[in-house]
Amino acid sequence: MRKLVSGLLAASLMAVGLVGCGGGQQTSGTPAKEGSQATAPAPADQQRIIRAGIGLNDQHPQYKGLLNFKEIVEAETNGAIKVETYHSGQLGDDRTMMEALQLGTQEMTIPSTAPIANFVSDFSVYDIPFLFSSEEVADKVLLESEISQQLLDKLPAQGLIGLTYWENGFRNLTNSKRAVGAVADFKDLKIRTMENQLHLASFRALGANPTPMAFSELFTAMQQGTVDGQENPIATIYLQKFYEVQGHVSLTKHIYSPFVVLISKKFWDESTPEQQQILKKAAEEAGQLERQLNREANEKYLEELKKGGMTVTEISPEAREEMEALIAPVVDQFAERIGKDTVEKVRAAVQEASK
Ligand code: KDG
Repeated sequence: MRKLVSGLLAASLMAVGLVGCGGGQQTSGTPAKEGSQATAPAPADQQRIIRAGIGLNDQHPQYKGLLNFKEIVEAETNGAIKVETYHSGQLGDDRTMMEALQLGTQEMTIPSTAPIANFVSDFSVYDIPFLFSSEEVADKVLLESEISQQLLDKLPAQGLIGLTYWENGFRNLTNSKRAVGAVADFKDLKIRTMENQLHLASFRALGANPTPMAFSELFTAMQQGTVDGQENPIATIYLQKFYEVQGHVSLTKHIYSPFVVLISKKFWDESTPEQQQILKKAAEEAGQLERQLNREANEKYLEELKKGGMTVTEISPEAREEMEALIAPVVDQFAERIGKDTVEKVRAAVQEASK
């Protein structure tokens, strides 16, 4: 039965042109570079397991998206692929998990582009402050532009397969010291950032004192005062209970840094073309749910933070302009490191999407 279903699925994928011809395992939207298929697909009757880990907790829309991915993959492969889900850094930090994917000791993780840039520097393009003006623009660039796919195509050389982008969300500053509404308020604030040089340099340009740290260490660092603050989307600030140790949130919306759904290249190469196609489609489909839940959560939880007594500070257009002006030279300085071509192409895609 399983064979019949997968045979039918393969036939229908062929019919709609989703699977490349010629017996190779290349699929239309997914990177499969020449020579990447050295590993033979696993025997069809062998159940294979994807251990999928994330840093956020099980209440977060990212985890709900992951559960949806699991449901689709297990149903569509008739149980040939089982997805085990781990949250709250149970399998390690973003960097550790990405390294495990490279080694083939873990099969899936969903980090932000910020730490991915330590593996493929071009990904930092999505960490440029104030790059996207809205979620709609981000969606168009990430899901429809050629450059966003070209960036995913750079991952196999690092032993990683990027299936698609999900939403982390616009990041906002929280801290325990004061309401931050103007550039001067950033002065000397000890702010935890993700492990990304552009994030660090941008906060330095604003006068803050940033320090990179793994997400799993963040809550304790804030609780113990090792850092004064951090920056994350509202859903994360609420669901990770950061309000317990932070009194102030500023709606800075300074960086978008999307998630990328990553699969170990080893696991990918051992999958059949039909399974690869199912994984990609499932990631895209679950991504739609994840985005929807994330946006609902960001709205709903801002209200909860206000009710809970956090000060919520809006950033005036003037203050935002001032922030942008201070960060602009940093971005120019980083363009070379990110890749000038990549920066130009993404900026052009943003412009197109903003029309
Ligand atoms: O599951 C993803 C998280 O590990 C991470 O990306 C969360 O935005 C995040 C951060 O600040 O580390």
